[in-house]
Amino acid sequence: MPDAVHLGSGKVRELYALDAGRLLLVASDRISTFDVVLPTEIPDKGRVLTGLSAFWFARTRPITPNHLLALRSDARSTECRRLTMLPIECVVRGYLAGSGWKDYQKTGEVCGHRLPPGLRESDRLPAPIFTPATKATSGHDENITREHAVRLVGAERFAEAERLSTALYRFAAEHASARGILIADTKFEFGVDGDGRLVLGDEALTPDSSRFWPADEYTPGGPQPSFDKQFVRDFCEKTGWNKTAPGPALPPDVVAGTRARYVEAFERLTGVPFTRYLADPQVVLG
Ligand code: Q0N
Repeated sequence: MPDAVHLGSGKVRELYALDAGRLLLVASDRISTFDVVLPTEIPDKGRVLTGLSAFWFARTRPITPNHLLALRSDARSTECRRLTMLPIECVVRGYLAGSGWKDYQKTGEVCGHRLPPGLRESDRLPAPIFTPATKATSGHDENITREHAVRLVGAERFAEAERLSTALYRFAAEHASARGILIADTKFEFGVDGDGRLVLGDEALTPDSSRFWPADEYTPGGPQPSFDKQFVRDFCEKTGWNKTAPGPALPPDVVAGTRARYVEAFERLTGVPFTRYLADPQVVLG
């Protein structure tokens, strides 16, 4: 790719500039758990995430414009519009998990949303809530108050980001639950285009940007198994790893089981056989 300038690396993705207005997002097969990238890759994971994200971008255009310009034939690279990204992560929660559950236990609130008393871990919320976060310098996301988010992006952008994020979440959560997957929460990133319009960027509604739970095992009152990463987490717990880098290498059965879960999520949500996507990535845009 002589014409692409490498701009940066995420934990599992690479970002290149194609020209002044276009970026190339490349999803690798790297996997992270407990915030550490493991030394073993999951074959096709990047293709699953790219295809899923493109599927959602195509189907949510009536809700919001997005940065997707083209899906490349390698099935893991997307050409995107270059935006000026908002300095907040737009998190929507439909269920009480992770930092949302922690904050609720301490204060009865999550990011200024007062919730009913007596909720248990993983309970479904009465309605989805918008709980913005910032990328802290540590690399960890940090929940922020609505007031803090308004200071960062302005009241008008905040209101628009909240409205679009919750509409996207509602659309996707309903689609997914009908196909046996609960989207407990998800993170969106928005940017502003040259005309000042808010545009959905990054990846969207993938297992890396969301908590996917198998609906048939949903049992509130404790933590839920991850749809995609549970084999990896179980293996990592079993090794006694202290959750600091470097992580353990994964054995072949854990790799195969995890790959199968990613492919299963893709096929359930898109209705497209994964082999068909590999042969012609454009099928998810239909
Ligand atoms: C951008 N990030 C954070 C790739 C993703 N459309 C865009 N325009 C301008 N900037 C960005 C996008 C997008 N998407 C988003 N950084 C730049 C997420 N990165 C992390 C590294 O991998």
